[in-house]
Amino acid sequence: MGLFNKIKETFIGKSTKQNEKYVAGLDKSSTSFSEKINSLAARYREINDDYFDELENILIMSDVGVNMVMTIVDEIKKEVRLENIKDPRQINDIIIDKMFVIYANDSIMTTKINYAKEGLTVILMVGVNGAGKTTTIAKLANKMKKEGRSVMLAAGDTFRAGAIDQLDVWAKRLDIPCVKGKEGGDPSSVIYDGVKQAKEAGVDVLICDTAGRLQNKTGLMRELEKMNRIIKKYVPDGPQETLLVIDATTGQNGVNQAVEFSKITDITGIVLTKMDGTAKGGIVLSIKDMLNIPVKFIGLGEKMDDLQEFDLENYIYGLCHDLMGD
Ligand SMILES: Nc1nc2c(ncn2[C@@H]2O[C@H](COP(=O)(O)OP(=O)(O)OP(=O)(O)O)[C@@H](O)[C@H]2O)c(=O)[nH]1
Ligand SMILES: [Mg+2]
Repeated sequence: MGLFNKIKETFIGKSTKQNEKYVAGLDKSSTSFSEKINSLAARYREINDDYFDELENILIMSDVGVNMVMTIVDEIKKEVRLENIKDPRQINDIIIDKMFVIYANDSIMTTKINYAKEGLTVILMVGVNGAGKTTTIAKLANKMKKEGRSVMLAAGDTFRAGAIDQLDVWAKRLDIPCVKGKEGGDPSSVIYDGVKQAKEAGVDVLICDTAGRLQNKTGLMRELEKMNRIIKKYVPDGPQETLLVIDATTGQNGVNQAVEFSKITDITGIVLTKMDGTAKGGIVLSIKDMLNIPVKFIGLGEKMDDLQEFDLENYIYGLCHDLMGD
């Protein structure tokens, strides 16, 4: 049984809260993708080279990423030849299967946070300005708190005016401690205070905000190196996670920024925000292709519980349910 049928069986008529979040959050992407695929099928009586050219364009327009599109379309062509399929209305399932089998292929991607076996877990949040780092920290802290973990925040973005207050407001709302320094001060010394206080207080998780100045790459690299050194001194296995936050609405540009970030520091996972704001949901596949780093969370809206653990099957269903004939 192909992935397409498995997902159909799992989801159709069986809605869950997570499932509903994905369907609602991916509405723009799903409508755009399904309409294009359906209109393509309606315009071609037979599958031919032009059909495949158009299919390639649709996938590229959905931010799947050029290399990945070539691989996917080659695989679809093979299968179509093998099964001798002529009618474009009969290949929706093959399109979906190939897109995601290639995604899931050759690596098991864990979406779980790598918590320390004992003691403090330190999480660094990195990413360019406006990607959604600070709001994601709040959403993550809220989620961890609900799971019964104690959380502390460290306001390591001392660069942008108002950044410290923004994090502090979230901390107060969530009723968790937030370690702060002065605006314009040394971010690493805030991280130092954060780690020290988190250890003393015996909290489970410290989440550190950072400034996202990629324009000044050497500066950012040094700053992140310094933060890593300080964390390791007190938490030898830390930081357990360095999560790179990417704004999905920035498309291939966002993917390129991610590639740059992965060159300057070790990224353990991606948080893809604002998926609800893009019609190009294929960006998840592009990230996999360009970076091979797991997408651990996706932002499906602005509310606290709109940050969801990334789940491939829910994602496929959210993106492609209109093509599944329900
Ligand atoms: N619709 C939607 N909006 C989001 C999502 N995640 C974040 N945002 C919004 O994106 C905007 C920027 O978020 P911030 O968290 O301030 O981004 P940042 O990366 O901390 O930005 P800087 O501190 O300037 O570097 C805010 O208005 C958030 O509400 C999401 O998943 N969906
Ligand atoms: Mg911020």
